[in-house]
Amino acid sequence: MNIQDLFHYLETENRWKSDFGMLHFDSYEIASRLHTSSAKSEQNRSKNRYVDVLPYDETRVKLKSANDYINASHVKPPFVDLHYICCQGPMMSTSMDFWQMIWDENTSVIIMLNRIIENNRLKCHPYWPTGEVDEDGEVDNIFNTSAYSVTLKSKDDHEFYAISELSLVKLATNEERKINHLHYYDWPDFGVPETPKKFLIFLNLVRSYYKDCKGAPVVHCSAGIGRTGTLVLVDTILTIIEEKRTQNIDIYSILISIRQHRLGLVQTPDQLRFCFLAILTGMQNFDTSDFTNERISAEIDVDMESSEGSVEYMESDDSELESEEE
Ligand code: PTR
Ligand code: PTR
Repeated sequence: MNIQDLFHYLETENRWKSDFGMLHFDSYEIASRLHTSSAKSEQNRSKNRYVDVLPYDETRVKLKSANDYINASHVKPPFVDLHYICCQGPMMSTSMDFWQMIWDENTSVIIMLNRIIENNRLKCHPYWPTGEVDEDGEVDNIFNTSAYSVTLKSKDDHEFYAISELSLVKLATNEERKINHLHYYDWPDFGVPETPKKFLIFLNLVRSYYKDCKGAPVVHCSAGIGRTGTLVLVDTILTIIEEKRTQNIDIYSILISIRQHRLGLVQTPDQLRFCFLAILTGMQNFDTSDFTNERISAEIDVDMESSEGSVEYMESDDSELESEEE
């Protein structure tokens, strides 16, 4: 079934909730064979914003420091040459680790999908110079940690997102790097963006920024799974469609496969539905005349023999492969 037909089927049969539940079950079963011992260790426990959102040992980002832990995961979708670092919104106590990760990983684009305060609760530490004016009339244009200094160079405010150019200086060596901070601030947690169009405007912007970068873009929201997973899934599927010239794609298998890199990517049935809407809207710009009917579906094989418990992907184009559930 192509994406359009599947969307139509899910919509008319009202299957979003049940399919989402099935996906959760399937991902959970495979993920239960992965490990989170570093995230749960005595010294690292307090570095997690949410006790139930922990990076797997197998895919976690390791800092180049004595304690290498940060709540961040390498997410590398199958079939395409994409690599994201997905992480929780930095906490006050982990902001320096965050900037160290940006440095270590040679990241030059940060994609932020949450607001600092949501529902009157702090969802992320203001870990970068926001350019906001405080009660004393001072502009927040510098953020310092003991190892890095971050300065706001410019900020462009748009209707639902802002782009800030930051200068990141490593104090030990005085080396400087340019970082672009792309902030989508109109997306409530556990919710969806107002329209697929708005989201795609932002996604295209994100792509234009990360396409020539050496380091992986860092994507975060508050927990780094719901909104982050939605952006990663839509970007991945649109890239697969574009490169493989087919829309016969098993989206669920791709989602399950990236959930082995970071748990819980895409958090609600409505976010899953929004992924389909955004993918279908994004596809309207493609010339489909040379599309084939090749089936793209990921099979997951968790290699339990290796001590690292690494996760391997087998790329399959089995045209018969369809979820057998119900
Ligand atoms: N324990 C939290 C909860 O379920 O509320 C974890 C959590 C928080 C999960 C926010 C997802 C969240 O959304 P996002 O990943 O989009 O910030
Ligand atoms: N608060 C989240 C929830 O319960 O949905 C945390 C969580 C998310 C826990 C996902 C487990 C998850 O597993 P999966 O990757 O299978 O969705």
